Amino acid sequence: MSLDLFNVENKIALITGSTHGLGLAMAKGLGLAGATIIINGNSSQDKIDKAVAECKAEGINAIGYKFNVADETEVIDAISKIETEVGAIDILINNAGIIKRTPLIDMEVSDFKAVVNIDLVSPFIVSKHAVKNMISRNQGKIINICSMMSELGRNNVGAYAAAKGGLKMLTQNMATEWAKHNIQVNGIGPGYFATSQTAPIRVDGHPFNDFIISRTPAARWGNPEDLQGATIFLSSKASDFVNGHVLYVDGGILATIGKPANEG
Ligand code: GCO
Repeated sequence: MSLDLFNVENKIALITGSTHGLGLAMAKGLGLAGATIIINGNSSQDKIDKAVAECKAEGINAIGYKFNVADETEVIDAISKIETEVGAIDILINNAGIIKRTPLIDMEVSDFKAVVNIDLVSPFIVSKHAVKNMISRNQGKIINICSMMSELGRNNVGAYAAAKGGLKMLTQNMATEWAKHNIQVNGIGPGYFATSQTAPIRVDGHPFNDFIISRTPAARWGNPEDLQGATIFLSSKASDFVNGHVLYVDGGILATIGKPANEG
């Protein structure tokens, strides 16, 4: 007899913004565990094709769909295509996101809105349309990718923090409205991970690089694969009574106030 709690075999998972970085790592985690994964991006078909080929090379059943998560018409069209061509979406991971690092006082309103539009409005748009089929089948998993900035402020990332704080509350509200349909909506809050998004602040000698290592009890940047366990947990039966929670995968950042520079 074996415990089947974490089984995601033959589930269909749409991961937005999954051509690279954390999205691709979470997609691969589900794919290697037996789910069919839908890779999404909007900037280039080529990047999608490359990510799909990379997954297939690892034995994963992957299909690519190019659409803009911020455009409701494109989202509706893509979801209906996915449902007819692949099947009903069991797991939705709202991962697509952008960041602009500018002090609030210098930030253009249009840039602030662009960040909120992708990081907060899009998860609403994609969920609104993916959840309909989940409600009709009385089952589903939605994971919103939150951030340390869902809880903490930081210089220069005001728009991103506003969006990610909002995404945490959107997660709680989706859970509130949809839990009765046996749909679990939760968040994952990654700490500081080595991805292309953090590349500019991770370079050797950049003061932020040392700051993050000393601010993180685990004393390292996260590797994208560090998110796979949380992803599988929140996508599987193991989390069927977990609703509106944000699981922070952060090497302990939120557990601590930090330490003075002279302490090891
Ligand atoms: C920043 C970062 C963020 C973080 C992440 C923390 O500038 O603060 O680049 O993107 O990496 O969101 O959870």
